[in-house]
Amino acid sequence: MIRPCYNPRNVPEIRHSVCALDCPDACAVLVSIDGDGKATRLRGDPAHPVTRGFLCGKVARYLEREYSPNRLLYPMRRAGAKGEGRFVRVAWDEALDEIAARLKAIAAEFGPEAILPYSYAGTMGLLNGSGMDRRFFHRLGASRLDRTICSSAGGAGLIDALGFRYGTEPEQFRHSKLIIAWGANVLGTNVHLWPFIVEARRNGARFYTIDPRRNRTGAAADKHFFINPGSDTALALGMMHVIVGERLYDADYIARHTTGFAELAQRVIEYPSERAAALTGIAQEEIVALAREYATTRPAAIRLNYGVQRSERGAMAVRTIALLPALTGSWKDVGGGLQLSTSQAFHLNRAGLERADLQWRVLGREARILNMSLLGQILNNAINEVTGPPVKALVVYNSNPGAIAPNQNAVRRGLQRGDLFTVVLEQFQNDTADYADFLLPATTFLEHTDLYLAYGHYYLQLARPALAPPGETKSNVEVFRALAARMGFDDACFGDSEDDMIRTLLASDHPFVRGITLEDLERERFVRLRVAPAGDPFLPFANGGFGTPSGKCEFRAESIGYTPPVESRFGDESLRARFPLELISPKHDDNMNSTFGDRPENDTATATLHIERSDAAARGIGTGDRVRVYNDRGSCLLRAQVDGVVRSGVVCAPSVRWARMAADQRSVNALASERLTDKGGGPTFYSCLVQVEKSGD
Ligand SMILES: Nc1nc2c(c(=O)[nH]1)N[C@H]1C(S)=C(S)[C@@H](COP(=O)(O)OP(=O)(O)OC[C@H]3O[C@@H](n4cnc5c(=O)[nH]c(N)nc54)[C@H](O)[C@@H]3O)O[C@H]1N2
Ligand SMILES: Nc1nc2c(c(=O)[nH]1)N[C@H]1C(S)=C(S)[C@@H](COP(=O)(O)OP(=O)(O)OC[C@H]3O[C@@H](n4cnc5c(=O)[nH]c(N)nc54)[C@H](O)[C@@H]3O)O[C@H]1N2
Ligand code: SF4
Ligand SMILES: [Mo]
Repeated sequence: MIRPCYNPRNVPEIRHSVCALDCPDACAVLVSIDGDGKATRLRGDPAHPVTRGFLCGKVARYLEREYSPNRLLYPMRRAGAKGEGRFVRVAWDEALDEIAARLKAIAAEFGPEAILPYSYAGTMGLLNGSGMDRRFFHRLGASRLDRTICSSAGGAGLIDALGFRYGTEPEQFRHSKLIIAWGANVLGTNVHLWPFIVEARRNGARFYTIDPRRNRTGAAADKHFFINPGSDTALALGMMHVIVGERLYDADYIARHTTGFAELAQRVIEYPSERAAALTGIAQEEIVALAREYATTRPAAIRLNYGVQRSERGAMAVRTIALLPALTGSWKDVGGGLQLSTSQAFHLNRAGLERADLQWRVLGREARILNMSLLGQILNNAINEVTGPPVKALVVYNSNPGAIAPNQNAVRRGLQRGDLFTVVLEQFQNDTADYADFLLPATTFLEHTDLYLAYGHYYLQLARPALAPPGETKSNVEVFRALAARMGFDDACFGDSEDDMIRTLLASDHPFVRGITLEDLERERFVRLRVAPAGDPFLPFANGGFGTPSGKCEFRAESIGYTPPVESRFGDESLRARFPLELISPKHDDNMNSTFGDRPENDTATATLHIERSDAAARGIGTGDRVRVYNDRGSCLLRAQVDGVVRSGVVCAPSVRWARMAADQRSVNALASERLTDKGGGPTFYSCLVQVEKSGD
């Protein structure tokens, strides 16, 4: 696959790749290669309209990971107790033969649904993320995994409001006059939107942030609104109260492209700014001013990110916020509207890639589906009794549930089970790998072919291997193809090459994708979806065109309203009495969930608890003190940092730490609950009541 590098003048050869990390920006990457085929530098492709020549700090350093001495290079079999992390090297044939034999035996004894794949977006590549693996598990008749861990609540809320999971193009933010980053840490998690915000501000735009913590983005804003965690619906309704009451809405847009305005106008009467202020912690006059400014500034854009939907009623929060641009008609403006995601515009032939039809052959029906956010309950058989056989085999890839899943103590107890057969495909020996029966070495995105959509822009991208796979590493596609052969699956789709799979994906009749070929991608590397004529902005809902049954933005006010999370300052009283602080654990700017958890500076940052001065003083805590954070589900040890990042009543621990690096082998996810969101079955990482005390040890 790798082209030889004839390079008489010693000019580094440049190869193209695409950053595969779970990030909205999906950057086009240029890899400098020296004469020996070794990569010397990664940088952003200046030709890509969103990457614009730079990478984030964490991936600019990705070659440290690529060439790390800790990279997993050979298949291994467990040698010590589960969780101990001791392994011995074995040959691929031996590992694959035994894994296939064990899966066959488990399927024969308990039924194939006793086997559970567990994966998320360690790579966003479609072939390695939801390609050959899906075919394999469908053909096996394994349990399906409901992949809820990140965005399913927000996705459900967005569908309720817009009918589609897409919105404003990032490039159009440069035309805005008011940009609101709502639960969106742009500088940390979506840095390629920043240059467009800078350009807009240079042209006079104001930039506001709404977040329970003042992060780097909030510090760079014209105004930061500290909001109580999980209270965004109350803020959006309070803003609507002002917009409707003062007739600042766009009556023409509402008449043409929405339904249910009269009922909404009635409903928002219940949310005067005094009430919204009491619920959100934002001053009444600030809410009124924000609503007026939002409704009267044109164009005004909202960058909503996933922070708001990791709370108990996160779907409602996203839905309510996403209704705002329809009220003000902001969808009509270049530089208006709202973006949470762009992913659904990539109307690829996923059915052909994933082949869900194969389950019917084995089971005569769809396999049961288990919610990944309930892994602790699943592995401890709290759920399986009612839904089918106990899970006896777990195959983990593109994810690190030992660190990232809620109720970590339950997850660990499950992974510890002697009768659970666990296979982990990984690049590094992380919290989950420690529990593997077989640990299989995986390639990185620089080493395999894949096709990439994005959830923060509208470019489809192809990446070919830029580097040779080190040691005996294999891509997920290769591993599942090889396992399929050993299981005796002879369907033609298991013989597909990577290019066959890409061609299948591109075989779509949707107008956004129709006509884009592998050859186009090969030549151009990134191709804008056919969302608008070349050079024209994409205005998804300027003329209506919502994905709802009526094609209009349906307010459906009867189902809108605000209820505080059970785990919040206005929630369950007996819980609050014992655990008075609201813990949020948002993403760390230099990490990618837990991916870079082995970097010592990330470990320090994710072992930190930001706490406000009076909350710290009341507990005799000072900066640098070790603190124990706890609730009924568990505890973890962190280092206090007394600062102005959060307000009184809120504590914040940037995530996600590798628990194996911690003295107590635990991270904040030992505290996170398995309570699910109002819709979408999502986790509620940011609705979490805790107590904090100074720890003697
Ligand atoms: N550097 C870095 N980048 C990443 C990631 C990473 O781990 N590190 N992870 C990637 C992934 S998987 C995702 S899903 C995206 C997520 O990207 P974001 O959604 O931007 O990230 P979060 O940190 O989850 O949340 C954003 C902000 O919401 C705030 N927040 C928490 N609770 C609330 C609330 O109730 N209301 C409001 N208004 N704000 C709230 C948090 O304090 C945080 O500052 O980022 C991706 N990019
Ligand atoms: N407390 C708290 N917990 C959270 C969150 C939070 O904000 N706070 N965020 C949640 C969110 S939004 C998400 S999306 C999840 C993310 O949780 P995960 O999806 O588990 O994300 P990562 O921790 O990045 O782990 C991805 C793993 O995939 C591996 N990987 C990468 N590429 C490949 C490949 O090609 N093949 C194989 N086999 N492996 C590969 C990487 O080495 C890495 O270990 O975490 C959730 N957990
Ligand atoms: S993590 Fe995001 S910002 Fe960083 S290089 Fe990858 S896609 Fe770009
Ligand atoms: Mo995520």
